[in-house]
Amino acid sequence: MTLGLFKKESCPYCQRVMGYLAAAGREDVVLRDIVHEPEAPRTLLEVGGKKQVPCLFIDGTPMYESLDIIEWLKAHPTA
Ligand SMILES: N[C@@H](CCC(=O)N[C@@H](CS)C(=O)NCC(=O)O)C(=O)O
Repeated sequence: MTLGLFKKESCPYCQRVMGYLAAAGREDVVLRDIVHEPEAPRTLLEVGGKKQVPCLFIDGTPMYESLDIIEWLKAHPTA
């Protein structure tokens, strides 16, 4: 399974998800920074239809909302 988290440092909702990733010790989520990676916001808009972050791409399918993302990650622990 491929997991990619679109985020930006200044977003408190992104920090919430990243705090969970750190606390859970998850290293299977690739971070995509929409400020520092020029193609990241384009991909987010093209695939997800909006630029809202955080957004977790789960095998290419976008999931928005920080609390939903955390719940999904909890339900799908690292193998
Ligand atoms: N309820 C959302 C709020 C996310 C949110 O408001 N993100 C802001 C950045 S802090 C954003 O991406 N705003 C731009 C947009 O929605 O296009 C969550 O918990 O993830």
